[in-house]
Amino acid sequence: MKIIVLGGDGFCGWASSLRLSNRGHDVYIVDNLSRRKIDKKLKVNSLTPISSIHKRLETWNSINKKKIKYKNIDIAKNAKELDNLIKKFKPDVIVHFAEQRSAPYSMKDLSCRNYTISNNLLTNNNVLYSIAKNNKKIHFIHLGTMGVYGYDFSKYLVPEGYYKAKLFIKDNVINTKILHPASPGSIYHLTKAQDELLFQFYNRMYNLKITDLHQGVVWGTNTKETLMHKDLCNRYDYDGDYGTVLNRFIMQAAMNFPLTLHGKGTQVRPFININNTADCIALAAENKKKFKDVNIYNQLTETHKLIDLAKKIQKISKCKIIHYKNPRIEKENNTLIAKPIGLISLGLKPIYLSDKLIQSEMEIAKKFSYRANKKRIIAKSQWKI
Ligand code: NAD
Ligand code: USQ
Repeated sequence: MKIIVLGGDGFCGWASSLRLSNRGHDVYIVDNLSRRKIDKKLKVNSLTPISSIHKRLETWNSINKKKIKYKNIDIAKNAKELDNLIKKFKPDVIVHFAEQRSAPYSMKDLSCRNYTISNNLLTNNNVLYSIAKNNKKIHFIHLGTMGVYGYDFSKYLVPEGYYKAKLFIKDNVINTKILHPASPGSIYHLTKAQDELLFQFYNRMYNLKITDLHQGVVWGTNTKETLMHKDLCNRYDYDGDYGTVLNRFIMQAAMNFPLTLHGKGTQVRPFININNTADCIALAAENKKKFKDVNIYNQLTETHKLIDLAKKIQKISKCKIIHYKNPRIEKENNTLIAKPIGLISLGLKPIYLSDKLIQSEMEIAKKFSYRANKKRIIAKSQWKI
């Protein structure tokens, strides 16, 4: 298949592009390298040394039979160039990773809030418009987030897709189908909730085929493809803005830096390993025929309470744990029961967190700990205005 990967230079996009290419697909990466530019602005770097996109592709294209192509386009600002590419390349599938994905970054100040809103919503609108105009059969796969509904479902399993609902209006009952009410916890998560309305709209108006993968927190670094050569190494975000909790804890333990738990640490969150992210993208792309209308799948493999994760890592590394005053406005006691029902039915084989996997990630973090900027570890972005 011909697949365009938007945001293919990023953490999930790079691993997934190589997986798709390795599986014999024609991959075309589009990325404006904004993530690398934000790192410069924040005076941080991936913990792992990552090569330039050109070096990455030169290396991959010298190893693999299928060559990956690349174009630098700002999808939010340059709809015309994106449209030309879609017209010329004629993809069967477009996978969309190209959004500003950090919740703390999206809450930093008004300009970060506005950038996140405009970048994330416009990238989607520009791609959907071009699909509706050029070829309505293209399968659009979007990376959404488990966080759109908030994380508290009592004893109920987090739904996938739409609910059948009855609306009671005075004496009348209207039977309808609705998205689960959104309850996003950051401007970033809010954009993902708004994306869902765009999908509903473009499907209703133009009959587009859209799959929204509500992904949990991704952890890990490399996949079998990124391990093939040092120039293919994936990024490892550890800083207070872009580092996600499990990778941050692992890196902190490896550096003997006390784990930075926000509040009591009784928050429960969904998790998935980066190898499973790449698996899920391949499953969604290769099962194109099974999808119609708007599909919503939960892309996680397990849930954990943060304090339990911290203690698990403490047991392995003997590190200290510090409870920080939570910089976010978030519920600290929630219950979350979620399963990747749809993705399992497509063939996903979950990779679960184990001491062995934590230890091997810790080895990576130790190896590159000399690259860490310790001043950038503690999360500074405040939700309070
Ligand atoms: P990332 O920041 O590493 O990658 C995103 C890539 O998109 C970057 O390379 C960036 O340069 C590019 N990009 C952003 N805006 C662009 C634009 N306007 N034009 C062209 N390129 C642009 O993020 P990631 O961790 O790989 O996440 C990818 C997607 O998965 C995001 O949509 C995110 O919301 C979702 N997701 C990520 C996680 C996670 O834990 N990393 C969890 C759930 C969902
Ligand atoms: N947390 C800590 N200590 C830290 C960092 C975070 O206790 O050092 C806590 C946070 O307060 C929060 C939880 O860990 O309660 C998760 O934070 P995170 O930064 O790991 O994840 P989050 O901000 O939710 O965002 C990440 C990705 C985002 C994705 C989301 C999936 O950056 O792109 O959409 O995970 S989900 O959580 O399912 O919404």
